[in-house]
Amino acid sequence: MTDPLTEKKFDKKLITIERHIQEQQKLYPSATGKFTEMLQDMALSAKLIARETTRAGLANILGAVDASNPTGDRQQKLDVFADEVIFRMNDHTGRVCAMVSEEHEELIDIPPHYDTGNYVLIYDPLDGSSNIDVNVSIGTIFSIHRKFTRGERGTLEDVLQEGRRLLAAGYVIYGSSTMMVYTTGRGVFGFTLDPAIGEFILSHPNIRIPDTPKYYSVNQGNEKFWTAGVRRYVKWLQGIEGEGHEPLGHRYIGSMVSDFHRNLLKGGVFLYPGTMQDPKKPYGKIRLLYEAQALAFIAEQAGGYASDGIGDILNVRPHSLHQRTPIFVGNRDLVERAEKYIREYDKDWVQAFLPYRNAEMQHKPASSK
Ligand code: AHM
Ligand code: MG
Repeated sequence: MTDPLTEKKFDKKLITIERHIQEQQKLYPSATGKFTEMLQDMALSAKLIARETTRAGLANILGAVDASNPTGDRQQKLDVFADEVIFRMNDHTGRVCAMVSEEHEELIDIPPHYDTGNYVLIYDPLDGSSNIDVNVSIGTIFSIHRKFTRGERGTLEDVLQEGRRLLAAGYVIYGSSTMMVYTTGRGVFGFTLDPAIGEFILSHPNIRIPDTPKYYSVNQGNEKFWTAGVRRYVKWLQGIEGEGHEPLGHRYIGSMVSDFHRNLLKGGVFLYPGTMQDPKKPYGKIRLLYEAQALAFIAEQAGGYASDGIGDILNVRPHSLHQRTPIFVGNRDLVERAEKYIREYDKDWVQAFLPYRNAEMQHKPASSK
């Protein structure tokens, strides 16, 4: 007879992220293992970045990029450090044909003396970095496309693909603990870093956004600039406009990864809408490639939905590396409700935004700042 105590103790499997990624690879019989290695290296990058973020104050690492610290070491801003870690983890492996980072204006070529591979890596090394100085959680966002052009090196076309074609996406959250969440299109899985052993352990298998939402997240300080539809929509989320539903709680950290992560686990919607404050810039703040596509892919895999207010973000064909997009992401019914309000009340905004949304690919990437 089995001892119920022992049975209980061992009924939860202990699975590291490396093993989980390997197991996922078995679902794709033709896989070569290179993609698997890339994901495993993202986990390793995350550990290196977490090591620095968790001791940022102590290490006096927040100085200017070129300044020196008292011991003579070159100080580095954390976002520059994170960017370099991810680049150096991938440049020499022969798996990647090109990389793009929110920190770089242009496509990052693989150095000519290294081999290239079939994958494109897109990343925001440290999102929400204005929160570093005040000890509030920040994150890394990444996504992976397959190269489809013929040449040896990756091109802008390989990067500017619809989110719908992503092979994988994930994020790392450096918070009260460090977590990595990823999907390869077969569900969403979350791993928590055990700092004592340096391993990410599966803590959130098959994440699904709860049916009953709890929170809405938006920078309410921008209300003055919102369009009529967005204003009404937020009133609806607050239970003021429309009838028969309880108000959602308001939570806003100002780190998209953290706001998204909380709403993914608790249910809700995150929005950073476009505005008509400057009708020539109706697109909001969030980057389509580095932030929106990855989180939209993860949301969909968890049963949620992401829209730019007009339609599915995953179907938007990017035209430039630092393209921005409005975003509404979370529970599908909440996001569809935003689309409805915008259709009804924001026709001017839609007219202003559509030419930007549907522009042809630009061979010279637009300036990011
Ligand atoms: P960043 O890429 O410069 O860090 O900006 C992106 C961040 C998001 O993480 C966050 O949702 C948003 O900016 C917050 O912006 P705001 O301060 O305007 O509310
Ligand atoms: Mg960012």
